[in-house]
Amino acid sequence: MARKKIALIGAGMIGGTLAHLAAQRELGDIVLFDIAEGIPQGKALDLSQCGPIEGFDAKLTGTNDYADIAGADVVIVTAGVPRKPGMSRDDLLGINLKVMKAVGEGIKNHAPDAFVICITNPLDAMVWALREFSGLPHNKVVGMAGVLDSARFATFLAQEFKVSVKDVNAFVLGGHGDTMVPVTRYTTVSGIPVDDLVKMGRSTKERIDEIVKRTRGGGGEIVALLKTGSAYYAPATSAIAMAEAYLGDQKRILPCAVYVEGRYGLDGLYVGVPVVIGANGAEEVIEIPLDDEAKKNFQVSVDAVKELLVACKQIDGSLA
Ligand code: A3D
Repeated sequence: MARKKIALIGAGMIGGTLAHLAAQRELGDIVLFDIAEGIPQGKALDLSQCGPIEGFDAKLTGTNDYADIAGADVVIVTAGVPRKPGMSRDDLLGINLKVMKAVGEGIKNHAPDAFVICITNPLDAMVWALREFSGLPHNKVVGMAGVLDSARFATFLAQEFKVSVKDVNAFVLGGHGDTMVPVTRYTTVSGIPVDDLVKMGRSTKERIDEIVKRTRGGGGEIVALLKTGSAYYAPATSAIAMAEAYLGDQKRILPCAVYVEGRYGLDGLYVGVPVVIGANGAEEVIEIPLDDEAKKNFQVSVDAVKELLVACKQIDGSLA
């Protein structure tokens, strides 16, 4: 069987980490693309020299030419700019929308059969725009956010309950922003809902509310510490889990930014919901019953995403 091909558009902090993880896991041969000359080539060369030590044979190449992504099975997009302290994800919209146009066209022309995972912020708007510009089917273009947000929620909960992260199954819905909706009802520790753990006296509602707040601001907390950019290890790890679910037809249910039409009362919008990821990409959106509070919070999140789409359409008339 021919080796798979993984194209990474953007060879910055997340792009380089993705390349390393993909090589270590032998997901396939890896092409790093960037507009910055030398960066993708330098990172590919550096990373390929990990091969003899780590024992991987994945071939890594760097390029500034979209033709080199031809035939990619998976494309992961991180091209654009990240946040600096004091910036919201939405402040990136104008710059990154232009980047999505160029990237969407590159994918359309050279890798139209790929499964595309977008990471560029503001995520829910950028994945929508990337899909529009690329013209790929909706099921083949998804955004990475929920896996990361859930991992952040799970990390803090494991610390709170003093248990292994392996036993925490955290659930986050909605857009990737401060309006995201961590749902405690569906968040469990070894099958026990967090709400029940609170009733059992293992934590308090106030502590859980603080953790929810910290999860919502989880990206900003790291931006404030790093000062020069945003998180990259956990975002890259999250996208690799999604790529593996697709390549291995794993049918994992992962929270991703997907196109939702006719579920959750939505009529065609990219937002974070649980979805089955398998060989057909985003195969099925799972609609779960939400209580009134979660419903209200989800609506706030959806409205925030809709506002960004209006802004995108104002900036680029071809999206209207
Ligand atoms: P960074 O290290 O700056 O890398 C971005 C790369 O994109 C740079 O190497 C640029 O040269 C390159 N680039 C810029 N324009 C283009 C273009 N037109 N075509 C190809 N490459 C281009 O950033 P990063 O890797 O830290 O972050 C990348 C993106 O991910 C940013 O938009 C972040 O905000 C976003 N991000 C999202 C999450 C989510 O959970 C969704 C988390 C963390 C970061």
